[in-house]
Amino acid sequence: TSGERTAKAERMFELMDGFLKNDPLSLQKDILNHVEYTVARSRFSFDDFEAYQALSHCIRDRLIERWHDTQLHFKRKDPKRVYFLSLEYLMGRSLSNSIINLGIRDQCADALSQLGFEFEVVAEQEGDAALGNGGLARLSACQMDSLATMDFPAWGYGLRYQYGLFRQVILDGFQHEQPDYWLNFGNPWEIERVHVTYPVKFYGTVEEEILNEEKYQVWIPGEMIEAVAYDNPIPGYGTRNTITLRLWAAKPSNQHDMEAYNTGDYIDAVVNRQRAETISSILYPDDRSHQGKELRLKQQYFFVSASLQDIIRRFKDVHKDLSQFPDKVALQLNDTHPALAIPEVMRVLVDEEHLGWNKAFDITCKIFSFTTHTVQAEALEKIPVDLLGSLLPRHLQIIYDINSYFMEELKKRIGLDYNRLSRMSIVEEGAVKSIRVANLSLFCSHTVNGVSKLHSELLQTRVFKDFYELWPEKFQYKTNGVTQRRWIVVSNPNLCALISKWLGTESWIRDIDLLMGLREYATDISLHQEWQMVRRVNKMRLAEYIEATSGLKVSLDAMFDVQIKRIHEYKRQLLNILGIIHRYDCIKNMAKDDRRKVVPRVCIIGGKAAPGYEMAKKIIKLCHAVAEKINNDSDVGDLLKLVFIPDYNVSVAELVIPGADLSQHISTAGHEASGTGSMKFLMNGCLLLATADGSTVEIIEEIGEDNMFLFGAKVHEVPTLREKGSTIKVPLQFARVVRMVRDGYFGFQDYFKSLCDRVEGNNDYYLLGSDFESYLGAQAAADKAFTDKEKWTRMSILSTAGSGRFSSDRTIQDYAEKTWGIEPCRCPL
Ligand code: GPU
Repeated sequence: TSGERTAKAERMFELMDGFLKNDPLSLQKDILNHVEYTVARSRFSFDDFEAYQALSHCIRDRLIERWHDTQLHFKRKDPKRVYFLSLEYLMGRSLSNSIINLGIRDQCADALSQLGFEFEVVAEQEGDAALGNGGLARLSACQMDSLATMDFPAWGYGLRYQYGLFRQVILDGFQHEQPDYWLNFGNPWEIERVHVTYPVKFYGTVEEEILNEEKYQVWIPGEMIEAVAYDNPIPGYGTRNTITLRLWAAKPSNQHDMEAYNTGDYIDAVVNRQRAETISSILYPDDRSHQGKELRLKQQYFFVSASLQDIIRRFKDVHKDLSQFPDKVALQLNDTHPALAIPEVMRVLVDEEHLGWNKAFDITCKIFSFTTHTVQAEALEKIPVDLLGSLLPRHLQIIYDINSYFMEELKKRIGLDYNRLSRMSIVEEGAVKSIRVANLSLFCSHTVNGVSKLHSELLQTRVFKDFYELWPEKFQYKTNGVTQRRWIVVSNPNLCALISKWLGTESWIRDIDLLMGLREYATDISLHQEWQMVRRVNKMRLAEYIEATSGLKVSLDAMFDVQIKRIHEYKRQLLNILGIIHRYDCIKNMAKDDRRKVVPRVCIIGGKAAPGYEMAKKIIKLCHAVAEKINNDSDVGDLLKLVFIPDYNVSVAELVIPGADLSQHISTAGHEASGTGSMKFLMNGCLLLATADGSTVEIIEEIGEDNMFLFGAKVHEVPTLREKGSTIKVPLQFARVVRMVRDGYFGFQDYFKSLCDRVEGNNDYYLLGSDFESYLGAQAAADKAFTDKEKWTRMSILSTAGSGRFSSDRTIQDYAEKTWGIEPCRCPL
């Protein structure tokens, strides 16, 4: 009876001694218990790494309590849920973030120090979870933090890669890639759910069956692989809510190849079974380039199929009627990578649930929304039809059916405009017949989101113009944001304390609009002093890291000028390096006396190049070659240093961003969909040197152009400049610095030739030459501002004060209201 059950539950809770306690003494006891029983080390002798393991398990225990309560609460309330489907998440480290979101940072630090350990040192033992490439993947991580903090009933779904993004090792200035087997030392942040598994099918054929005089298509798969769930609890800040990031790993299924066993080929069969695991073994390291590889397509379908089985099971636990699906479920596609979810939902509804096609399509279109992260038409994903047809024959049929329906609808709207019909078609004819995944996603989603205002305008007027003209109501945008929990509270504790002191509250950590309150004190001299102090301490930390990794000593009085992001031609790291060469050349050609007037700089560059991206790799080598020359030139000394920070990742960013004075976001206008690094620097009071691209346009609106250093061609000027090509007048200084590289001034003359060819004459697609003069102008303005300490500090305070609009809390609030139609569901304390 229910009375008995309640009594039993109470007895068990008593036995558990209630919830875990968070005072330092209880924490110490729990740490020691985990040292002894989980880590299996003696409690009298354990090192920093073992302390990290033990503390992590203490925190994991506390997360699990909250997580159980949250999941139970969601189940009871049965709100509409959002499911965030993403092939990439860049979570970085979890320990500090979890401790801070649980609100027990001081207690943990006390507990550790009484055991003879230092919190920062212990936290640094953790390796990064790098299950993603760049901005898109880190955005997913920030958004998960906001979803949890704002109490939304949300789930993230993705893949549990065994190898995350490669480690970058630099040898002789060249990038080498090494595998990132991040699970080598265990992962306390995941909970393996051996019983949450689903079969995922591949290959095979489609046959027609007749049931109650109706025809049905039946997919007879040729291979079956099991998906196992690994749950990663995501705690909110200032709430008990703890949501789930569920990542799937591939395991060979029992039914996998029974036949081989029966025929006696035992060894081969076992080896074959192991091959199944390769599906989730490795993250593709190519940022935004799609090569139509079968394994990648398998990964996409594998994670989509397992997630949807899980989502539908959860729905059916409570509801009978699938027509209510859209009232209870919102499915968010993070870029087109999970777009196979569309034909998969159709397949389940039509082939398995036997709903009529129209009814099924109506449901499908009501649940999906889609966010695109690019402006480049050539970066849009395409799946070769042959590949899809062999791997997922039924899905290909469904996509063709959707396309026929789409074409009929289109003809009703635009008549027989065949050019336009073929542009908009989901199926691209041509040498390689393929599926345009973005067109499929656009047609079948109720909403398509851009990631900044400018990006959205470009989608409407260029990339998806044809669609926008017919369905303008589908188009929205949600400017990206980043979480202040990680990017201020975790990574810059001193600034965090300072902000709370001056605002008289810590509430800004949940309510970011309060940051604006700092504007009031932008000229307050005592805030200036404290602000400068905090910034200097952060620069010191960064300087120590630079010395430890590169052996280079840098001066704290120099301006720390940073560009960290994936290496891409459109992001123009090359422009930065050519600017540095120009600065070096000027110093060399100066009279000794004049050198005293030079503002000293430490230029810091970091980022990974996709392993097959030749130009990006040459840019890395050039950076090292130039650094070698400059850093060893005694004429230059502390006036100019160039540092390449190897193996850039989330935890490196947490160290570098708080210590930067100036940061560069210098993409050719119209190429960066949003950019999120700039927002992290802005929050930390670092000034921006930028082009009016992506979300920078909105940053300008928010903090004013006087508080940053802007340069370069505007979006609308770019096409004209490109047409002019080699007839554009390129400044002499530009020709000079390119010539220095060409002539072998930095060595490796032959190797750099193609890089130089890329930026001269008609080849200068990203307009380095035509933007060079105005780039140097912005750099000069930054130098000038830096010599005026008071002005610089004011600009810095105003940057932080104006960064509130760029919190992912705001992004998620917008999505919840305008795209997903969901409401908070807060677990009681
Ligand atoms: N982005 Br497409 C990636 O990081 N990877 C991709 O494959 C694609 C886009 C980035 C955009 O370049 C960046 O501008 C944006 O801020 C970020 O996604 C998040 O929207």
